[in-house]
Amino acid sequence: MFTDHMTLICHVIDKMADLPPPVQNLAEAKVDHDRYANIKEKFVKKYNCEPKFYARAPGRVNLIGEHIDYCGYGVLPMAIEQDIVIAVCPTSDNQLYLSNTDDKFRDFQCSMTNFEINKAKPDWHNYVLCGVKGMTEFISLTNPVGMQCMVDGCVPNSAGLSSSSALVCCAALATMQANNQSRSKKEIADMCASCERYIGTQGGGMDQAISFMARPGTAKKIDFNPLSEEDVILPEGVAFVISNCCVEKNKAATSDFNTRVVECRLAMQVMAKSKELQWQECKNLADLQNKLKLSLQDMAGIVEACLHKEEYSKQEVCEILGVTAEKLAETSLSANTLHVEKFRLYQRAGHVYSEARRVEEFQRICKEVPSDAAQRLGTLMNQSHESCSQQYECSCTELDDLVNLCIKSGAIGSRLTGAGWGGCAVSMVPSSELSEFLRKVKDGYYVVRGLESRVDEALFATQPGSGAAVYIQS
Ligand code: ADP
Ligand code: NG1
Repeated sequence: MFTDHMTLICHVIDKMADLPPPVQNLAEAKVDHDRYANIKEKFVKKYNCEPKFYARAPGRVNLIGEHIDYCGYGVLPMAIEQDIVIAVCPTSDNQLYLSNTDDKFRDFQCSMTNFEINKAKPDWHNYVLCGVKGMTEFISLTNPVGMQCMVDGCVPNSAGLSSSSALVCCAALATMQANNQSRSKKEIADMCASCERYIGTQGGGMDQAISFMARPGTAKKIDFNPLSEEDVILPEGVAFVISNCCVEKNKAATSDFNTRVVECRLAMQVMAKSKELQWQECKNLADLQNKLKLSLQDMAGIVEACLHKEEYSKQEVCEILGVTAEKLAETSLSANTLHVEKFRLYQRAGHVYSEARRVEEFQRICKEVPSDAAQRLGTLMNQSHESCSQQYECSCTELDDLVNLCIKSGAIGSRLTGAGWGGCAVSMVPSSELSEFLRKVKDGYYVVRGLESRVDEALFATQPGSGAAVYIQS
């Protein structure tokens, strides 16, 4: 009886990603009503009418599995409470009107169907345009309604907590709702992962997947190709703390992120070629593993055997693959990495295969809950940071210092989260030592560096939050 009941619950939960995001009356929603009243007030002041609904999409913290989603490997994030909200009133004039509660984001207006997304200068409205364009194409709208929008966000920007994806997802959801359409969370998440690439970065699908498929109280293991999700219940007695090193890194404005994507692609192509596979037909490092029918551990051996530790020049890669530089640009590079001349293939592929193993191990420990579960998860987080910092080179001095301080201050495990090169660390801390930990990190990082005024938004414990939703103004 009990088992039947559990099976039924699991089945219902399983199917939740196949449902559309929830649509609820704002008055009945468990939200900060003062915040929504404030957004509404600003909306009315700006547009002289009331919003009809609000779309919201959360940011996320990735517990483990960094820079592997775009290589086809599963990741383990949870949604955070911080989110983007867009108050919307549909209009009949086919225009998109954007305003933001934060004055630093300037007003913008364009046609709903005829606009350019500026990759060279990714101002905030370009992320909204990614979501609008993605959804308009996805639901084949030839004549989408116009929208007056007031955007309000509290996800720290360019800090590895996915503010950009929350904005893209929220804009896509707003476009769907304004046009009275409905699609499943899974479909929208998949589509948003693709349309965020209009901004130029070639990311994976982690951020958009968790933004739509999150459930309060549980982290998720997200897998790709096809997109799927599974609850991961975190051990009791630990808290997860986010700390921002306060170095900002905008992914779209530099080529570092895409350079890593390209290095992983080149590593895959060089290994595929040396294993006599059709390298142009391999999609990513996970696809290569599938084609070779080997374990992740075996793939570490393939990296050792096929790649050298020294940097590869572009010319060397061209010689190995038997292509011209022009052809390589077509098969392997992105528009903003055409200038890159040196690639570290051994280090990047080594990170990806070891990180993918750590994600599997993390999930297994959460399922089996051995007596030393927290210690083992902490060790995996520390190893992940070491690999991100040393092999993948996506940390920075401030972030490394912060991670080390978190460990010294009582964290069982600590690592950078998100894209890196700045931004946040996530630490696992015994719940009983949480306040002492927060005090030590505040004093040891923020006070010492003159960042005390930022502590409230930069250092906080977090719980797995809920996914994207629409609230109707009653
Ligand atoms: P992240 O790691 O947070 O996703 P990115 O550098 O990829 O960082 O994207 C950050 C960009 O997203 C910001 O520079 C801004 O253009 C946009 N953005 C994030 N939050 C907001 C917001 N509340 N309002 C407007 N734009 C936002
Ligand atoms: P953030 O932290 O939001 O910049 C980026 C990618 C993810 C993933 C992580 C690294 C986008 C939209 N997001 O996240 O897909 O690759 O880096 O694990 O590109």
